[in-house]
Amino acid sequence: MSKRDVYLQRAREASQPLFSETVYPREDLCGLRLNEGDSITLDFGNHYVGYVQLQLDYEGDHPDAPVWLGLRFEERRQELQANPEAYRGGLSRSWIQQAQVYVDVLPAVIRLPRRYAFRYLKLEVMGMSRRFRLKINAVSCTAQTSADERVLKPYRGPEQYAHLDRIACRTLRECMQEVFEDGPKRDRRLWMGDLRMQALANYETYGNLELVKKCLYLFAAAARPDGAIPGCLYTEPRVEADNAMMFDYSLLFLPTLLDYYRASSDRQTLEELGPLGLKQIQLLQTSFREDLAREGEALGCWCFLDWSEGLDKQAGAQGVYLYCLKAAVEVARLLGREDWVSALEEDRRRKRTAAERLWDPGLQLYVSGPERQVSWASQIWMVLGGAAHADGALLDRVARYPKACGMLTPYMRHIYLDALLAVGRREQALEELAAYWGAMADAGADTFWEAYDPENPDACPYGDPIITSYCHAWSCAPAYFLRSIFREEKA
Ligand code: RAM
Repeated sequence: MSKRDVYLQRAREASQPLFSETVYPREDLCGLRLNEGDSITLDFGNHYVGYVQLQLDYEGDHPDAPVWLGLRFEERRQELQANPEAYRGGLSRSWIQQAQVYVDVLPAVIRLPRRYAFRYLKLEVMGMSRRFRLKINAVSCTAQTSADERVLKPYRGPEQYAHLDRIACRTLRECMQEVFEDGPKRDRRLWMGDLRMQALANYETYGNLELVKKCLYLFAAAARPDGAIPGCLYTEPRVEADNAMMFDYSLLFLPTLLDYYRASSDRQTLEELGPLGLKQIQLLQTSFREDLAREGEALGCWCFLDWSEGLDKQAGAQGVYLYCLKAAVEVARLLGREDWVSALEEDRRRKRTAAERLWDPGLQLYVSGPERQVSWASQIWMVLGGAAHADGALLDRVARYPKACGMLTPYMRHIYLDALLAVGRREQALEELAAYWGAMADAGADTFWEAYDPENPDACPYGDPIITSYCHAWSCAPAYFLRSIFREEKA
C-alpha cells in the first residue's frame, strides 16, 4: 500500500455520517397563489446548509405552459438587494447562489440538486401562462452538518458574550460538513488556515476529533510527490490538491497537528503525520536568502496572511515561519527525535536573528519588503514568532502608526487575539473580540463573515460582496477564545 493509500484509508475510517433535519420557513404558505411576475422571500429563521424541496400545484385551468421559476439563496437579507447581473468581481459568478427551474407538469415535487447555504430564499415566477395560478404548498430544506448538537459543550463564560459564542458555534456547525469547509456557500472546501481555527473552536465545542483527523489525513494524501502540503484541496470526485502552494498554509499543518495531538492524545496520527509536517520546514528553505524570507515573487509560493490590499508579506512570512518552528520543535521532541530538535532550534536561532534585519529602530516597528511597509500583519506575526522586539508595546505602536496596512479578515483578527494573549493582554483581547465580532452581531449576523473591516464595512476581497461568504470558518474565533480564556480562569 502506498503512503497516499494509507492516508486515504485513515481518512475514510475517520468519516462519519452527517446529521440531517427538515426545516421550514417561518412564513405560513397555506397554498400561497402566485402569478407571473410575483415573488416571495422566505425566511428559514437561521442559517442552514442543505437541499431544498418545493411542493407545487396549480389552481385554474389545466396548465398549458411550463412554469419558469427563479430562486435566489442568501445568507443575509441585505444580499437580496444586489443584482447578480451587475457582478464584476474577481471570482467566478457561478458562485452566486441562484437557480432556475422549469416545471412542465403540475402538481410536482421539485428537489433542487445543488446544496445551498442560506437563511433567505427568494422565489420569483419568471414566466407562466395566465390561464392558471401557481400554488406553493410547501417549501422545506433538508439541512445537514457533521456537528452533533447533543454533545455541544455548554458555554460557561460571562453572559455579555454569550451571543457571540452562539453565533460562532453556528458558524462552525454550518462549516462542518464532510470536511471542515471554509464556507458552505463558497469555496466549500478544505483550507489549512481555516482548518486550524475550526479545529481549535471544535475542541472547545462539538469535540469532533474524528473530523479533524480526517482532514489532516486528507492533506497528507493530497501532498505533492516531494511532500509539499497544499494550501487547499478538493475531495470530489477524488482527493486532489489545488495547485496553489502556500507558504503559510503548508507550515500551519504543524501547529494544527500539534493542537490535534494535545486534544486527542492520538499518538498514531502524530507519528504518521509528524515527519510530513516537518518536511514542510525543509522544503521551504528555498524561500529564504541568508535566513530572511525572500521578497515578493521570490518567496516561491503564495503567502496569504490576510486579504488586506497591498499587504507586503516578507515580515509576516518570517514571523509565520518562526511561529511554526516552535510547533516543529515540539513535534520533533514528541517523536523522540532529538537530532531534529537541535537542528530545528538552530534554524530558529538563525531565522530569529535574521528577522531583526527588518527592525526599524527609528519607527520601533518591523518593516516589510522593498518599500519598508508597516502593517499589522507583520507586527502580529513577529509577536507570535517570538521575535526579539516582540512585546505588547509593539502592538500599541502599530495601533498608533497612521499609515499601517490594516486587517481585513476575521482570520487575521483571530491571529491578532492570539498575539494579544501571547503578550498577556487578556482584557484587551476580550475588548477587541467584543468590538469586532460584536459589530457583526449588531449588524444582524446569524453566522460570522469571511471579511469585515469596521472602518470600511463594505470592503470585500473579491471586488463584489455578492460573492462574499457570510458563514465563514475562520471567523468562529469567539467560541475558541471565550471558552478557553474563561475555562483557564476557572481552573
Ligand atoms: C479564500 C477563502 C479561504 C481562505 C483562502 C486563503 O479563498 O476565504 O477561507 O483560506 O481565501
